[in-house]
Amino acid sequence: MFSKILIANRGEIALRIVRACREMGIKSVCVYSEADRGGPWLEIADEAYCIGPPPSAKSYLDISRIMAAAEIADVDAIHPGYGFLSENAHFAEVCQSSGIAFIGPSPEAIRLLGNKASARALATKVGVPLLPGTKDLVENENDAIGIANEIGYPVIVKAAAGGGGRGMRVAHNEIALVNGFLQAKSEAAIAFKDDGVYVEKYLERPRHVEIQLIADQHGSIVYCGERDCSLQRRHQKLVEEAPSPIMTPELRRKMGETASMLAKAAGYTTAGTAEFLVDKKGNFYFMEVNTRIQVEHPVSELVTRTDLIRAQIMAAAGEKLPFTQADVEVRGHAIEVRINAEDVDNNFRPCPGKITDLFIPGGPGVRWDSHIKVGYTIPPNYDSMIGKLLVFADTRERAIARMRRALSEFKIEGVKTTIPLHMKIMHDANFNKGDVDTGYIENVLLAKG
Ligand code: MV4
Repeated sequence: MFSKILIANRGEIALRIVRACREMGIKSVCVYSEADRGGPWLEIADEAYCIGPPPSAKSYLDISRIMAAAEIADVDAIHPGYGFLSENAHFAEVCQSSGIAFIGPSPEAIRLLGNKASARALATKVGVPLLPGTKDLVENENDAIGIANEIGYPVIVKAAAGGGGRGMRVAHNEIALVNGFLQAKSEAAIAFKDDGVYVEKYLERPRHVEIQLIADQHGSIVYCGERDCSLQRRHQKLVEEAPSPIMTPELRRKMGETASMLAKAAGYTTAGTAEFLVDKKGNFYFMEVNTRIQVEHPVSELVTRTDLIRAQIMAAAGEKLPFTQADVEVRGHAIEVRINAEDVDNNFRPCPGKITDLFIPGGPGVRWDSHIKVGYTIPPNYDSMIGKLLVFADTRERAIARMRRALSEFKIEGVKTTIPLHMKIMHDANFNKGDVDTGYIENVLLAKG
């Protein structure tokens, strides 16, 4: 097992990893930018090193500064968390060639699954269900039109190197397709330095259901149920829950086995997520693999009684997973809401600033994953998520009641937060019925005010 891990991240996920390390008897080392000096998680870590100025490009994204800290601290592994360098194959390679374990999949697996076109090709090869569309990249707008005529409108043009909704264009007719094709291509060229795009059938109002995977280096792959992340705004998830309100044991087994099969074919190890869209009839279609631990992983931890960060670290260290598929049973219901320092009424404008008062809910079935405290100043340089509030109960109905109760206790003063929006969602009739889709927040909840 590792004796010391460097955490190339910040905030709540850095703290989550520090906590796992401590329970495992592993020393933790944080790196931080000047904007994060005094961050509460840095005091809890065993060591902390300043690696640069506030801009991510000069700190949390600067591979050479991180590797310099890794060398000085003499760590044997690096945990990238989520975001920043977590899905960067080159960074995984640099770690490998420096003799430091990267706590994530191999560079090859990141490349194969990180590119949506190659992930799609692999999925096709192993029989994973996909929406109808192109097998290869689409060269020009005429080819795109030809494909759309075959599969029928609406279609969606997606950047192969994209993810999380970036570089996508929906088209309901030929004119929109030509425009969308050119826009997606030039947007991808700028954003990802890769203008490859492909076309597939557009599924309207789907649910977003993702399968949590964990795999060791001994051929063991386990799926830890699903998470329903349909409640999003502009591809930013707001609420995640497990199990999905539409799930059945048969569908879970089918989706879990499908995701495991794809991971196996990719030579995947450690933690990852296979993302699917699910239609009203319960048909599921593979979208993409996130080759990292995700923000919402605690939802799965609560319903499967696992520690995914611990399992991830064990897998990266070459140990066997601490549980098998037969051990993993989904029980109860968990909901997570992301608490962001944002002004919801002002187009979700980020609200950095000082937290002047704070009361954190607790009691039965409540978990708070966060790095904040009274007097802490949220810096303006990074994303606005300041914590994740989770509840766990026997049933979905009781979990919602528990979330309403926890939100009612919550007091965060000094900055605006998404707490009032979450309270509204927890009282929303459609959410309570489990009847929402990926467009619900934008088309219905925010539209009706
Ligand atoms: C789609 C889709 C409908 N049809 N693909 C957005 C993020 C990326 N992971 C996949 N995305 C979508 N792909 C087809 N063929 C709709 C979305 C989508 C979406 C997916 C999940 C959660 C929220 C979403 C919001 C808008 C669009």
